[in-house]
Amino acid sequence: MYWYLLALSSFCALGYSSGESELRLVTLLYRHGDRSPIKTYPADPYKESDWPQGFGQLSQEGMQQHFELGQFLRKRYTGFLSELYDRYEIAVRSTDIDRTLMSAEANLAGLYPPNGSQIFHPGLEWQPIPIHTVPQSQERLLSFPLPNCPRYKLLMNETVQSETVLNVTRTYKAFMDMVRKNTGLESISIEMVWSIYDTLFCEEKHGKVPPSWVTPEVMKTLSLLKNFSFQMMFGIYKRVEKCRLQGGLLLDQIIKNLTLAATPNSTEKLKMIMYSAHDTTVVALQEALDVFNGLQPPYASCHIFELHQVDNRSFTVEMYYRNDSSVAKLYPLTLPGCAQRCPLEDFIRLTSSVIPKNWTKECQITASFSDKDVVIGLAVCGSVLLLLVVLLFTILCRQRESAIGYTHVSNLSDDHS
Ligand code: PT3
Repeated sequence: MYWYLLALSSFCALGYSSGESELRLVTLLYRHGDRSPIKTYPADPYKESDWPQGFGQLSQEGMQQHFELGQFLRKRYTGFLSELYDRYEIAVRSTDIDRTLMSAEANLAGLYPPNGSQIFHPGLEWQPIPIHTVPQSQERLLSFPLPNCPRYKLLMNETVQSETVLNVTRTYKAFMDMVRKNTGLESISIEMVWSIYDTLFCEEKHGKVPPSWVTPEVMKTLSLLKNFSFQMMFGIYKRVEKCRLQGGLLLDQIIKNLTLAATPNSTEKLKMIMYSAHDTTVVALQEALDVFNGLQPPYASCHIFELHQVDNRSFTVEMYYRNDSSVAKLYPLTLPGCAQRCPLEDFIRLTSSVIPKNWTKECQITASFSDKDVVIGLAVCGSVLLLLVVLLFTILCRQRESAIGYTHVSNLSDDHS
């Protein structure tokens, strides 16, 4: 009876409805855990030295959050992942930043506590698992928004000038002025609110008394604007084009991995791909999938892709979001236009518009002019043309006048004679 219940619970935990669906590949993208602030603002009473390891570092709470996520994954994928660590089964990649590398380490400690022959030091419930990374300057998969993309920069300038953003800027002008004065910043914009909120949020979370101007109401408004700035980055205006230049790159890699795992007679042993990154990475991916809920992903939140094989033949993709560790159930995500269990070929077709064909080329600014540019261009050309016509007319008139003058004189002389 016990075994029956255990089997049933892991069966249900994976969301199977029939015995014919078999899990083939799991892809995870998570945000790092709780950390110290990234930076400070001029009037901040707290300095970098007030944090045990300085700015941007994973806290013990952050370690715990990822250890817990690792344990959750072990439970969910019991029977799918081998009990013992198998280097062919899992691939881990992180951005080259302390907090994401350390989060992956804490996560893997929860996922792969050593067992039996894999215990290398009696009493130590940990074993090393490789985590791969590339230097930040070469990172093109997990760090968004990507720099060196002029077309994206232009799209962001247009986003700031869009009616939706201008409306928000106008509505919160007095509030932003108040924040600028109190923070001691010279200027302020919606895109900057993220870092002010972040610093105050980290300080408050770690028991630091906030300055008197930081009331719960102020934090609420800052949080609202911070969430809006996350939406601005990859959504709100020309979402598809922005996603092609950002999150579409990661989605492209994920789809390639899914396709490889679904290739007939594939000898691929890989069962889990784990990406350790940032809130902006999760947002970039979820905007590309058009499933973003508009809120900054919390610490250690995790987007899950599961590739299932149905009836030993076709493949489906299921997506889940774990954004609240206090809730046992995962939040199912549905790709717009598809079922929650989306056939792989439909998943690929429905996301094709956000997959760049040639990122470097698409990032270049082509001679595609905006309406404003065309109007200005036409006005300049028209004015030049008008000037030329006036000039030509004047020259012709002058020539005519001098010709008439000559005749007149000659006529005069004729008259006299
Ligand atoms: O907290 O997830 C987060 C942020 O993305 C953080 O990790 C980060 O790197 N932010 C970039 C700010 C310079």
